[in-house]
Amino acid sequence: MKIGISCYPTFGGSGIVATELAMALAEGGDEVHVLSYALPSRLSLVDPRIFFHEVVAAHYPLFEYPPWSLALASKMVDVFHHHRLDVLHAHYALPNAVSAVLAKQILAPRPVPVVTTLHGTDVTLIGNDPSYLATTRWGVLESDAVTAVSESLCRATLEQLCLGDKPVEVVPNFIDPRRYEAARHLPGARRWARPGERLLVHISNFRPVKRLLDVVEVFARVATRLPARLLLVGDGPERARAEQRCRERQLGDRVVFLGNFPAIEEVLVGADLFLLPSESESFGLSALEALSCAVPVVASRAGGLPEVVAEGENGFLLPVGDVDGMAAAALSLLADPERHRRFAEHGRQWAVTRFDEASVVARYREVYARAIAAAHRREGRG
Ligand code: GMT
Repeated sequence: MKIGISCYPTFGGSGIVATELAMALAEGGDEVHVLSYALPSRLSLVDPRIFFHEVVAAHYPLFEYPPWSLALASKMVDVFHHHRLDVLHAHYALPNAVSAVLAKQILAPRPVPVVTTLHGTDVTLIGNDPSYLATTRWGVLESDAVTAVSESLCRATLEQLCLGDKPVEVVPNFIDPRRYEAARHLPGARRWARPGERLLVHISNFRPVKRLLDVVEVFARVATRLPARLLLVGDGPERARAEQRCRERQLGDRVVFLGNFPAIEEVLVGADLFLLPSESESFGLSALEALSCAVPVVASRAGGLPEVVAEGENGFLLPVGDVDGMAAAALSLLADPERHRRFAEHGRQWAVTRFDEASVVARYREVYARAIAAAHRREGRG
């Protein structure tokens, strides 16, 4: 199959999932064309079946905001036509799905099957903002197949976008076990720890929805009881407030801000606990990545996190904002090495078996085949 994948290139989960999927499809024999405004952080171009197409939104003095979604649609038309693609897969509704549907209309009556994968904030936060709702909904309704990364997001999509009987299929995110296997024997997170210290890690884009200050508060409570260090991986708008809170709580160098870090297995392997106290989280890819590195998770019981973290078996889930509860859960696990070992092992097995790359990639191939059949039927060529 020849597949066009459009995604964000930054460190967010949707770009990572799209990139890992592109590489897995290419490894399995498909030809994959990735479209984005910059090279996605994890995309390796060494596979001759992977091609990258940079989307450039040309500037013009009249444009206060260059119309990136139109540049993307034009690039989709160009790549679909000249590389004779079979399907376009848009990751994140805004603007990827909308641009893909535009490309489909531009190329009509030639069938352009569009698959849209919803990742979370494209429905629950920005996609349902009144300034975007109508276009988000249109992009989703006009897609030939729509997937959501969790049951929770699937329900939220049907409710918030009022999709009627439009089918939305759940295809969960996945991990590539080899990535974590390869890091297993590295010093990993221990590089940042002093002897005897317990290591807590948080990874995100530091947006308000991640509740970074809760991460600091949970850690502050843990650090009064145990020698511990917190690694904060990522960057974003809440960083300055988190740094300020660390100073107020006199945490000094016990909190390390690492910035964006593409090979996150290198900071997860060897850590003792992963914290993800988000306000909402459609899936929580970073929690799954932690589990796959044998790191138990303490998180909020929000969105799709209960589908990713097995409560009481590889992590604990507490109400959003319950920093005392999260600190107590963290301390109980850190104080019990035998239970911690069981949680870590369970997490690793759980991630590898329930979210394994091969079966998820096979699910996407089935979705593509159905979308192709539907688009060709619609254009009377099936
Ligand atoms: O908000 C983010 O973390 C970024 C966003 C994205 O699109 O990159 O993440 C969403 O998609 C990820 C991949 O499917 C999910 O693992 C995250 O849970 C989801 N974020 C939210 O729902 C807040």
